[in-house]
This record gives sequence, C-alpha cells and structure tokens, in this order.
Amino acid sequence: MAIATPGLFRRCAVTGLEVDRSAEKLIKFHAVTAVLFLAFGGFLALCIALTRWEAVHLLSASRFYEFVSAHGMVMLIFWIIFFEMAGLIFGSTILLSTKMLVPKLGWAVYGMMLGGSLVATWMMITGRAVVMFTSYPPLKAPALYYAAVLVFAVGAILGCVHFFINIVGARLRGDVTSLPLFSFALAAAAIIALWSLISGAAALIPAFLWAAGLIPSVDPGVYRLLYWGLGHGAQQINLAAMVAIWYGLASLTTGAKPLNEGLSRFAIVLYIFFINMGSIHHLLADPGLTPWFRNINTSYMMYLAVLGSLIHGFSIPASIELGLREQGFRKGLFGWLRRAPWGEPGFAALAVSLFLFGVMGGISGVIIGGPQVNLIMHNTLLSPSHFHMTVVTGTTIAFMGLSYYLVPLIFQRELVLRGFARWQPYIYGAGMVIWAAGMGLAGHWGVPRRHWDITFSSSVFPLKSDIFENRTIDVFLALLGIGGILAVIGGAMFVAVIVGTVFTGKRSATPYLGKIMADTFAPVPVVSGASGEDEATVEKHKEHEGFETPGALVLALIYLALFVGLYGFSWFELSKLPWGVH
Ligand code: HEM
Ligand SMILES: [Cu+2]
Repeated sequence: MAIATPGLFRRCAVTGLEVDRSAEKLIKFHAVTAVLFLAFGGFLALCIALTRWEAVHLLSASRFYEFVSAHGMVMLIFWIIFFEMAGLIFGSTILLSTKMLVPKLGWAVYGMMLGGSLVATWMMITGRAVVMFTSYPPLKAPALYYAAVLVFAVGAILGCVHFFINIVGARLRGDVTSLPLFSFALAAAAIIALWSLISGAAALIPAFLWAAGLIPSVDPGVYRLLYWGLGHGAQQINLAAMVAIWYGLASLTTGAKPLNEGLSRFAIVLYIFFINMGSIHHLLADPGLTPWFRNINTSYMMYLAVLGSLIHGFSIPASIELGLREQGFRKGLFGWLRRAPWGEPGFAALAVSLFLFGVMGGISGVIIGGPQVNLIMHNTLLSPSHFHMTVVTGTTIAFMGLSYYLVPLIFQRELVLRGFARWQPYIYGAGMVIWAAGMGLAGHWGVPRRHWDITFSSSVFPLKSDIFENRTIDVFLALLGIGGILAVIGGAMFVAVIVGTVFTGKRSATPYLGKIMADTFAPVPVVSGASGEDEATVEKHKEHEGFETPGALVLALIYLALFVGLYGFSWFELSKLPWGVH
C-alpha cells in the first residue's frame, strides 16, 4: 500500500493494517450509535415482554403499542443498520488497507441516518406515529414520520454507494486484487441492500404523499408487496453480514480457513439471486396475490437461498474442525469440539449464533415460510419467536462477538469486563431460547402477536373469548417473561462491556485480544484457480488422505435428520386441523 500519508493514516500495531483515520472516526460514531440504540431497544423489549407476560401486564394498552412499534424499528432497523454501516466502512477501507475516498459523503450518510432515526423513534415513543414498524396503510402516521424514515433510508443507500466507490477505487489503484471473503460477503450484502432500500423507498414515498394529503390513497396490497422488498431484504443483508462475521470469527479464534473458498463464495452469490423471492413469505395470507405466485416463490425459489445457508452451515464447522485438528486436537470424532476455545468471547458468540440460527431460526423459518403450514401460524406469536432466533440469536450475537475485537482495535483501548464478555453470549442466548420457547409454544396454541391483552379483560365491548383460557398458555407466557429478563441481562452485559471500553478502557496501541490466531491477519493470498486457493494450498490438499472433517459431517447429518423430523411433524400437525381450509 503506497498511499500512506502520515497524519491521515496510522498502522495498526496488532494487525499491520493501514488505518485511514477518517474511516476510523466514522466507524466509531456508527458503532457507538448502534450500541446506544441496542440499549434503548433492550429497555423497550423488557417492558413489552413484561406486558405479554399476562400475570405482570406492565404497560397500558397505548404504551404497549408505542413501545412495540419503537422496539421493532430501533432494533431491526437502527441498531442493525448502524452496525452494518460501520462494517461496510471497515470492509471497504481498513480491511483492505486502503483509503476512504469521500469522507464527506460518509458524514452526510451518518447525519441523515442519525437525524431520520431520532425523529422516527421520538414520534413512535411519544404516540405520534403508532403504526408498528411495518406502517401498513390504512394505518396513517404524520407525513414527518415517513419523511424521517425516508431520510434514513436514502442515507443508507448512499452508504452502500460509498462502499462501492471505495472498493472500485481500491481495485483501480491496484490496492487489492481479489476481495477477501469478508469483504466479498459484505459486497453481496451491499448489493442486496441497494435493492431492498430502493424497494422500501418505493413503498414509503407514496405513503408519505398520502399522509401529506397530496394523493388520495395508497393501495395497501401494493404497499405490502413493496414494503417486504425492504423488510425481508433487510434480513438477507443481515444474513450475508452475519455469515461474513462467522467466517471471520472462525478464523480469528480457531485458525479456520474456508474448506473450499470458491464454494463459500458461490453460496453467497446464491443469496443475491434467490433470497428476494422469500419476501413473499410475509404475504402468504395475503388475498391480493395468486396461489401460484405465492407457491413458486416460497416453496421453490426460496430453497436455493436456503441451500446457500446450508453450505455455510456445513462449511464453517468443517473449517473449524480442520483448523483445530491442525493444531493437534485430533482425538476421536469430536475431540476438536471439546478442545475448542469455548471461553473466548468471539468463539462463544460464533457457536451460539451458528447453532441457534441454524437449529431454531433456520428450521422454523423453512417450516413456517411455506404456504401450507403457514396457515396455522400466521400472525401468531410463533412468528416473532422464529425471527428473534434469526435476527437476535443469529445476527445480533454475531455482531456482538465481532465487537469484542473491533472495538478494542478501533478505539485502541483494552477491553473492560472480559469476564462479562466471556459469559454474555451464553446468557443472552439461553435467555432468548427460553423466551422463544415460551413465545413459540403460546403461538402454537394460537396466541396472536402484537396483542396487548389476550384475555380481553378490559375490553370496552363484552368481547368474551375463552380460547386462551387454557392454563398451559399462562405457563408459556411466563417463560416468555422470565426468558426475556435473562436475555435483557445478557444484552446489558454487552452494552456494559462496550460502553465501558469506549469511555474508560485503558489506552493501548496493542490491546489484548484474547487467544486469537496470529496468522489471521496475514496478507490475503494471491488467488490462483477457481477455488481461490494459492498453489501451495492446492498442493497440500493433494496430499490429504480420507475424509478430513468427519465430526462436522456427523453434526451436519444430525442437523438434517432434525430438519426432516420437524418438517414432517409440522405437516402432521397440519393434518390434524379441526377446521377446514377452503
Ligand atoms: C432482550 C432481547 C429481546 C426481547 C426480550 C424481545 C422481546 C420482544 C417482544 C416481547 C416482542 C413483541 C411480540 C408481540 O407482542 O408481537 C418483540 C417484537 C419484535 N422484536 Fe424483539 N426482543 C428482543 C430483542 C430484539 C432484537 C435484538 C431485535 C432485532 C434485531 C428485535 C426485533 C423485534 C421486532 C422486529 C419485533 C416485531 C415488532 C412488531 O410486531 O411490530 N427484538 N420483541
Ligand atoms: Cu422474510
């Protein structure tokens, strides 16, 4: 890298990377903003979980809807996208040891995202825009609300454009030849992001004009279709970013190298092409779309994206197995797994995230994402139970795991409360599993989502319904409350570590990063051949005998058996339906 200008760059003493100072500063602002949103969203989560626990029933009805609206928005959109923007800046500048081309654009993006997010959050928690984060017409918020969300979205679109400007600039200058896997996955995320954000703008601009009184109405069906281009697409950005972090954390903590980098890249490309089809699973009960359209998208096309995830789901444990076996942990089928660095925050987060995303989030998503089984769970609590397993125990925990390394490196401070960091992924994951089990089972019994009081105790009309008077449901909702408290404690531990490190951590140019693998930061090998492996590696592979990752293969087969079992069981449940579908 030839462009290092003293003052504008520093060389990281740990990784050897050239750090563009303006990129670094922007990352700091995005990351801190993200974590503050996470903390606030966690406070809202606690309040709504303690309301859905009917025995506690904390909030009033109007407060509940304000808080659920704000919680969805603050967490799913603001926490995640601010963090992803930090990731995009990192992956397109520092990781490539190259410069940020238009820092002013970076600050404009940050300003737009911050302004939009603060106004939208304020309007939601003060009861000015209680339209849930989906804001389906004919629910109507003031025009300012849609304007705020649009400003945020346009800011994020420009952030993606900036990412590509930086990467193309680095390519043209010859600073990088082939993108490392991490940046490659981020590039896929940024492509999906562009498409999603544009689809979201196409939904929200008419809603804004309608709220401003400039057009008489918005077609709710068209709105929902376009909206989910954003709502679902946003999850796939998270997925690609999370997978990038999984590969990163695996190599950082165990020395794993992708088993077949070409295949991993191919799996990422599958996301770009097929994942958008899945957005129709949000509209499976929508009368505006034909059954053919719903089926072809959710029961056929979407599986090609699922295939991508299955490839990563095998490839990452296998590469970890290979990495650990190479370090000498060769005993038996699972000796490597027992000797894995379970006490290292990054590995703990990776393991929890991969396991819970795959087993709870992934399987449940495929089951309820098809039109048939969807009929018995649509809009029940099973739906948020499923997607917290993906965006919370999957994405959020992966982001947390990465933060334990990025924050000390970027802020040049020692991580505080390392003991918290070590336990936090397990506590957060366990809390969320208890929460999701309670919530999912309640949903299975038919309890609706986004509902303040399923007993209708204070209903103005005598809306007596006894369908939820089954005592078992009370137990499930209690689990929701207790699990929620535990998860909030886990989340608060993360916030304490990060905020503590940023403001009070001891300054150091070489912060201690735990037991990480020194060669992770070695320069990216020059690629040769389709698999992206250098010749030495290719040679080495030729020498290998037999199957090298039997443990991961067995794990994958157990996983597939579980998948088939649960999938079959859900169809059995469907067959027992007491009511007919016409
Ligand atoms: C301590 C962790 C968390 C707890 C206890 C929690 C709890 C809840 C509860 C009780 C609901 C309401 C379900 C309903 O009544 O329909 C909810 C909704 C939701 N949560 Fe969370 N949550 C947590 C973290 C997160 C995170 C990290 C995200 C995103 C990254 C997230 C995204 C959402 C979304 C999108 C909704 C749906 C809002 C809506 O229906 O409009 N949550 N959460
Ligand atoms: Cu979706």
